[in-house]
Parts: sequence; C-alpha cells; structure tokens
Amino acid sequence: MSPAANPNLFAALRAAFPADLDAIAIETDSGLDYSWRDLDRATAMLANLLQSLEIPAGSRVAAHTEKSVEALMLYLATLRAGFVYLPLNTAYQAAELDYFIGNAEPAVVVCAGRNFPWISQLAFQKGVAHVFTLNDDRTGTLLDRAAHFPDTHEIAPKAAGDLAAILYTSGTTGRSKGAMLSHGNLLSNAQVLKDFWDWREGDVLIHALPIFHVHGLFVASHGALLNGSKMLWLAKFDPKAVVERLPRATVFMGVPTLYVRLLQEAGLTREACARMRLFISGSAPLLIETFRDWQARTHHTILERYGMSETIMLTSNPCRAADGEPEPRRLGGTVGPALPGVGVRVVDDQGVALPVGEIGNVQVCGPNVFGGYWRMPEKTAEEFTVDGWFRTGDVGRFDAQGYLTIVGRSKDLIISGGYNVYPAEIEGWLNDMPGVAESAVVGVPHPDFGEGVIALIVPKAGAALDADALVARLKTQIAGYKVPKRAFVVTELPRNAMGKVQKNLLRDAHRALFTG
Ligand code: MCA
Ligand code: AMP
Repeated sequence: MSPAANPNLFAALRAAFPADLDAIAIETDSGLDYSWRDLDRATAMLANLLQSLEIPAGSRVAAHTEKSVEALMLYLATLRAGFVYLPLNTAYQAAELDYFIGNAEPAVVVCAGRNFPWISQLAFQKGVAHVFTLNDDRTGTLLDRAAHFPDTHEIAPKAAGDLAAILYTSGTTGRSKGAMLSHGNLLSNAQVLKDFWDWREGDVLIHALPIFHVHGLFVASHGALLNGSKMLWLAKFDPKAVVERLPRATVFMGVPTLYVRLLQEAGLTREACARMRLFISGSAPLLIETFRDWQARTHHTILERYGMSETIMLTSNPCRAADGEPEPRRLGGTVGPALPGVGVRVVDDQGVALPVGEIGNVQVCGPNVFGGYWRMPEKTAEEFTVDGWFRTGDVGRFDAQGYLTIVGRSKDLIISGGYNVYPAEIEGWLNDMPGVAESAVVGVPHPDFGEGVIALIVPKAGAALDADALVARLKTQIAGYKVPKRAFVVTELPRNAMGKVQKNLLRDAHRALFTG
C-alpha cells in the first residue's frame, strides 16, 4: 500500500522524513546523534520483532520505560507494526501497574531491567506473554532481540478508525480509564497543528517533556517528525540544558512549571532566544505573571493551547498574525480559539449553548476526539452528549473574538506540574490506612507546580495519627507526584447541608501554604 493510501499514522510520519536520510533527526543530551535512516531501520527491526511474536491484531504493547530515543522508537515501531501503544509513567508503582496491566491486558510489556523482577512477575501473573527490558543506555533484551531482525519493514495497513494508542487518565470516581485514540485521531490533529503552528523548513524542536503523555509523546514528537525537523532531545527537563540549546532551536514546548523554572535562569535572555520562533505552553493553566515575565525577558509571547488525553489538542492561540495586524494575537490567560475542524462550545448544565462571556461547561467534537474508554461503554456513554459532543469537565467562557478562557473544572482534579492528580484516588489510599476515618485531598497554589497537593486527615476515634508518617507510607505505594506535599491531621472536615465535604473552604484555608 502506498504511504498516502495507508491511514497508519506511521506511514504519514515516515513519508515526512527528509530526502537526506543521513541528516540528523535527533541529537541527545548524552552526545548521540540519530539519523533519519537510524529511525527508519530501528523502527523496522522493532516492528519485525513485534510481528514475529504472532500476537493477535489489536494487541497492546505497554511501555514502562525511561525517556530515551529507543523508547520513542518502540512507540513508532508499535504503530508501524499495527499494534496499540500503551505508555506508562515510570513514576507508577506496583499497585498502579497492577491495575493498568490487568485492565489493558497487553500482549507485550517493556520495562527497565532494574524493574524486571517485579514487573515481569506482575505481568506474567496477568497472562502477559512477553516481557522485554529496555534501559535508557541502549541495552536490554528488546534491542538484543530486535538486532536479529531485518531493517526493512512494510508498514502495516490500518484504517483511520483503528486503535493506535491507549492513554490512561484517572477517573474522578473509581478507577483510571483508558482513552482509546485511533490513527485518524492522532494524524488529523498532528496535521492541523503542523499547519496552525506554521512548522517550516529549518525548525528545530527542544524536546524536554516526558514521553508518557499526550504533550511529549504526541504533540511534540509528531510535530517534529511530521515536519522532518530535528529534535534536541533531553532525557529529563533541565533548565540549564534548555537555555544552552535555545540558540540552536526554533520551537519549545512545555508545561507552565517548565517556564517558571526557565525564568529562574540568568541565561534566559532576549539574545539567547534570538533564533526561537515559537514557545508553546499547555497541560495546565499558565499564570499571567509567567506569560508577562516571559515577554519582558525574551521578547517572545508564549502561545498557550488547551487539550486533553481524550482529544489531543482542542484550542490554540494563533501562531501567525492576522491580515493587517503586526503581531499574532496571543492573549495571556486564554487558550485561544478552537483549532480548525474542532468544535468547542460552552453550555449550561442543561446543555443549552451560552452566549459570549458566560461561564459554562466546555464540550468538544471533531476528528481528534477519541472513540471511547477502553472496555468502559457506560463511562463512555456518560461522557458524551446525545448529539455526540464530549464533556471535557472543564469550565470556561468565550470572548467576542472566539477566544476560550478556562476558568475552572467541574471535575475534581488537581494539575501539579502538568501531571493530573485525582483527589478521589489519593483519598482512597489514605482512607485505607489504619486509624484513618476519612480524608480530603485538595490542590492549593504552588509557586513551582501551579497547584500543590495537600491532604486533611481525620483520625478514627482514639487513634493517634502522624501525618508525616502517613505521607511517607503513601510514597511507597503510588507515584511520587501524586503524594501530598503537606498533610494535616484535623478533627473534622467542613460539610454542607447535604453532607458533602466543602473543598472550597479547605482550599481557602490553606491558600497561602506554599506561596506565603
Ligand atoms: C516530580 N515531582 C512532582 C512532580 N514531578 N511533584 C509534584 N508535581 C509534579 N509534576 C516530585 C517527585 O515525586 C519527587 O518527589 C521530586 O519532585 C523530584 O522528582 P523529579 O522527577 O526529579 O522531578 P522534576 O524533574 O523536577 O520534575 C518536575 C517536572 C515534571 C519537570 C515539572 O513533573 C514534568 O516533566 N512534568 C511535565 C508533565 C507533562 O508532560 N504533562 C503533560 C501531560 P520526592 O523528592 O518527594 O520523591 S499531557 C496533558 O496534560 C494534556 C493532554 C495536554 O494538554 O498536554
Ligand atoms: P489530561 O487528563 O492529562 O489529558 O489533562 C487534561 C486537562 O488538562 C484538561 O481537561 C484541562 O483541565 C487541563 N489543561 C490542559 N491544557 C490546559 C491549559 N492550557 N489551561 C488550562 N487547563 C489545561
């Protein structure tokens, strides 16, 4: 099948490789250069390996691997071979992995060698047929095995609606849900962004985000790959390393915490950013102070955009200036208008569209919107309206120019440093601890993470609780970024007449905890 006729996302990415396959595609912070030919050959070998396993069509390939170019290649190879990629944050511990592996039932799990003993045990118990290792220094059984396979591979034919990836997003109640994204969802969004963000010849992306989530794996990587652009690859965000690379780059993407930390670098100057074309922020609200400080320091205006795991990108401030205007109209505090082809509406609780300026529920539709939650038809049905719009759980308003401002969330969600933390999940863990009667987890302003997670814990009658000890215990159970930065033992939680915990009062009472 010709690349143009194959809706496999990898076919489109491969077709965008530059003619000179020996040009550098990725330059890493450990001093390695990968050419486009390297990407092509290594993904072919990995795809051949995956296909040799004779796993059924639609099999999931789960990756719990540190950020590395080889981990990116595993993602691309999974697409190439026609399987379904399931990225897992390496901060997840045993209980979290137990759930994801049990729910997604992957045929293949790839993990770091040092985690092989516990992850393989867990995976084999759940019936996973193949567990490989992949370390961040190009070692491990995955690459050892792939080395025996041919370095050419016919891209698997796929339909646009076929599943390409599953991204778990935590549920407000109950367990995490796997958002099912198709080749068509990912490719249509990547193509829209290529045009909307004006990707052009000579662009160079600093890739400093993790590759377990939409922002780093899809928005950043697809952007560069679909434009045949070089990436300056950082295995971990390091503000000094970013500043050092700015003079050789044109595009940077980050969550607000990255911008806050970059502003603390003396080397972040107008001169250092002279070649830069575009700074993009998303995944969490960018404070207007950060937006303004960035403008003052670099003379660049950050472009803020908005998206979700279920939908990829939805809205964006403009990249280009409109006809007759000297500058692109990027408004701080807003996430811009709906992207081309994406429907965004603000409705009241009855689903009636609200006029400009009024605050309501944000609902969306478009070719980028996912097909549903993995094996959760009831949850899927709940989150879509009868006329097919997805309820984002975000609350916002439009201005007269069609710019959306996100003013809050109807879902009980904390976003800390760009990572989502669901209070219900943390409260569940705390409530299970001996001596705990109940707990409430809220987010309060944090100068680095945007929101800082805190917990208020009520002891059972007669129990003496040590909040720090409970936090220390939580750290051994769940991903570190979810663990409350502070916890307090309290005698009771404020409740309204209906008996519901008044989290707004808790947030107000602790508003200045991190910011003074
Ligand atoms: C790390 N820690 C955190 C966070 N990250 N605590 C709260 N919030 C966080 N985000 C804690 C660790 O548990 C650890 O705690 C300590 O900080 C040091 O860990 P380390 O990994 O060294 O931290 P770091 O390198 O400083 O990480 C901060 C970070 C990182 C660079 C801001 O969180 C990050 O890369 N965030 C980006 C997330 C992202 O890509 N989100 C996109 C989601 P201890 O010392 O106690 O053990 S996609 C999305 O949201 C949608 C679709 C969209 O619109 O893009
Ligand atoms: P996730 O579940 O990780 O996909 O997170 C999606 C959520 O992140 C959205 O529903 C929003 O609440 C939030 N989000 C993403 N980008 C922005 C932004 N620019 N401003 C405010 N919130 C954002």
